[in-house]
Amino acid sequence: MTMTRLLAGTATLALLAGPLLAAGAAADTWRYAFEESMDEVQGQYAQKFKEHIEANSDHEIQLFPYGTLGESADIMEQTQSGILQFVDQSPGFTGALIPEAQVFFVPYLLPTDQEKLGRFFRDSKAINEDFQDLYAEQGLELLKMFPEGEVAMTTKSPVEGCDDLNEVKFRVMTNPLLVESYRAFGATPTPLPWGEVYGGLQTNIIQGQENPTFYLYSNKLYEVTDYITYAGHNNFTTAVMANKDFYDGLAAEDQQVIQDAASAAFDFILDYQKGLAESELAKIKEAKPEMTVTVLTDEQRACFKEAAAEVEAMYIDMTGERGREILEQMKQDLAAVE
Ligand code: 6CS
Repeated sequence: MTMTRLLAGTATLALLAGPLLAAGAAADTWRYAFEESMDEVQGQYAQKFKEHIEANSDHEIQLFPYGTLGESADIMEQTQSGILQFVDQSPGFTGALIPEAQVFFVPYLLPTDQEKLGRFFRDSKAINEDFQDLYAEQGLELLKMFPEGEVAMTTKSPVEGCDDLNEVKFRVMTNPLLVESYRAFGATPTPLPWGEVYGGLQTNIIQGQENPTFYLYSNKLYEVTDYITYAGHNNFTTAVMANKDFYDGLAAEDQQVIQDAASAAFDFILDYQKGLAESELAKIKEAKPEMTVTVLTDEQRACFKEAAAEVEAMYIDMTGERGREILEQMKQDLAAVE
């Protein structure tokens, strides 16, 4: 058992022993866990959500940043069982629970233009209606999905095309389609929870990983890798949800406050991220001037794009008709924001 899990177990027991165990409408302190720190994007969203709820109702929100209650899988379990009322879990970790949410890992499906992406997340029927039912089947009320920026690969050796990923043990989130994606790119995918990534790179158990630029800086990934490569293949998406029994048991005005808080935080977080990737990349270069940053050319991206078709076919194999419908709806929604 890792130290994080041990601490998570202890923290969860403390919660269970407390008087606030019931997740029903009577609870006036609502617990909200997320996968990042207070200063990172999910933490900023959560603080805005809390601010709105507390300013517009009698309820309080208690925030649990990454590590305080365990890994992503732990906080999802705690939310499904009603120990937590709210959770931010990225589809990168929701693959086994909601296979259709793996659609976010079909390479080159989403645009890298953040403004376009924001409009897509705001208006998409797939995001705002179809996914609601899929999450509801797992006892979750989906409140919002939002983007956290284009992901970049960080590695110990240069990546100028798929051939350079050959033999690279590349950490991915624990998501079957993401595993297949990196296999199709030519790497050896290694699914790991977040807590094992820095140490894994340091000890050379893995030699690469991907994440949005702000996260590369805040987690000092430049200390354990030497190359940052942008292939434009994906954006990091995350999802905020509530325990559905808790949500359904609330008075209509409380549900409205929650929906309004989720929307206010959504507007805030899109705005907050303007220029963030650029400012955080500049900080990385300042912290480590010898870090090599490469934006792949169209030619260098060709093999990643070829692999995308294969990954899309695997997504359909894994998810069947429902997955196909979500994918088609997403393509229509994306065309509408072009
Ligand atoms: O790669 C990960 O596991 C993490 N990446 C981000 C941007 N947020 C949370 C997640 O755990």
